Amino acid sequence: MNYHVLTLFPEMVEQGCNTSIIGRAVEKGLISLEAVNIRDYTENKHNKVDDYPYGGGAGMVMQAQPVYDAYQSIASRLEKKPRVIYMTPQGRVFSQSVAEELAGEEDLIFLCGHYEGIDERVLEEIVTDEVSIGDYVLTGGELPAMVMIDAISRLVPGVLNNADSAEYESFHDNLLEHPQYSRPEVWRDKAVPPILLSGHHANVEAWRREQSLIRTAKRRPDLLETADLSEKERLFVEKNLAKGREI
Ligand code: 6GU
Repeated sequence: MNYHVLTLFPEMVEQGCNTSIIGRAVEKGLISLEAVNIRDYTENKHNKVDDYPYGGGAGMVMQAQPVYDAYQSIASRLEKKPRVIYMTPQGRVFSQSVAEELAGEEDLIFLCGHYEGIDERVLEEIVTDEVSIGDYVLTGGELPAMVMIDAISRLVPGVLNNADSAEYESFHDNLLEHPQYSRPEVWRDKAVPPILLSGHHANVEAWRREQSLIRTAKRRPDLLETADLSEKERLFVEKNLAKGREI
């Protein structure tokens, strides 16, 4: 996976992605990350990237030319026309399934805007996808791009060393993850659930699955509508965990 980020703040993206698991994946050559500074593609002597909006109004608009030329500097090197993701609160909302879809691409270009937005004409010309990371307002697209890079990268084969860890956690089968415990066995008078110390693998797995169902019903009942449950599990949820009922 090769990420290319069009941004006015390349250091922010580079710094944000060079640590921990993502940094290690870059070192291992499993992913690559290139932050392209849109300002390097300006054609005026002050390296100005924005101007007043036609029609008036507050704020500034990023101009089409430097964005387009920065894009071309990447796209002209690639064999296939890559997907270009514009980070905007107006886009479709990012989710695990969007991450899964994008993880199959060879190259991804992220376009990060600032100010009041980007001239619509260059967006029409180059953008293939508009994505939001949720219903709140941010000052720029860099953090959303980093969020997406993190979520997509952990789906790239080899990035997570534990083969199960990508699969077995929150959103597996659209359920929330079960609680986890580590040593000591008792902490501040709170004991670890005894079943986890039983050594009985099947019972532990059954308990964990039940905990996932309980958690999801309590915290994110909306997920249960599309969760992948067995007939027995559906009945358990309906009988014990239906709206408002506590176990
Ligand atoms: Cl993807 N970009 C910006 N600029 N703000 C956002 C967002 C994205 N998602 C939520 N707010």
